[in-house]
Amino acid sequence: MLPQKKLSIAAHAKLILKSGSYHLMLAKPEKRLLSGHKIQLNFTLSNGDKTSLMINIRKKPRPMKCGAGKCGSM
Ligand SMILES: [Cu+2]
Repeated sequence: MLPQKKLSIAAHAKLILKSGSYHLMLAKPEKRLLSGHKIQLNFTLSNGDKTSLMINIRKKPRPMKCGAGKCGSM
């Protein structure tokens, strides 16, 4: 797993975040993440636009399949 400072997505293209590929990891969340709660993730695009995404917190994380199999789970 290699942390990325930014992700480039061509115009009209898609980048699917998923286990074993590019994905988001919340290493040090400000609040405890509890099952059933929703959190908002905020993104800033290279043109300065901002967008957000609501995420449902699930009870049990799925195992991660990152790199050489040494990706931690949340
Ligand atoms: Cu990861």
